[in-house]
Amino acid sequence: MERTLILVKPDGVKRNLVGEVLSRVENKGYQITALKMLSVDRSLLVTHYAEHEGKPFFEPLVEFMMSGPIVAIVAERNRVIEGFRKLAGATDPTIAEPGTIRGDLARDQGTKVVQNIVHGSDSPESADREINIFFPELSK
Ligand code: IDP
Ligand code: MG
Repeated sequence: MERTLILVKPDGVKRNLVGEVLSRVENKGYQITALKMLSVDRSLLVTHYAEHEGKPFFEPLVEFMMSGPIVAIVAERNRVIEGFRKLAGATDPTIAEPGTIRGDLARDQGTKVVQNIVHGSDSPESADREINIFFPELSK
């Protein structure tokens, strides 16, 4: 059974889009197997976003992700990693296709970091790593 980590980022929580994201995931047929709302600190984010350290949007990304609570979700089913990335749409919400979460619900506001509602793991290795960061209790 494949698993992915989904985050509803602070913009999504502030805009009351948690239910909308969960609906899209569930309506697609993926199974939500863990879910929590939490506030994250810098060290967790540096670990989670390690691949982006040093990029121009890294510090704004960390600040943005600490700007309010987020919702962390584990979803499961065959090919859920690829499938949720398709549901989320392109990173840049201006480019993201209508019909996707980012294409329908987000826009480029001209900020240093693009606020695009959701995160989704991009590979099985990332998913395992990220689920361990957000749900350490699941690996006990
Ligand atoms: P992803 O979330 O679609 O996987 P990543 O490249 O992993 O995109 O980037 C992580 C997050 O950093 C993005 O979701 C977005 O919030 C932000 N980001 C990525 N690239 C840029 C950029 O070029 N400008 C501003 N923000 C960016
Ligand atoms: Mg990514």
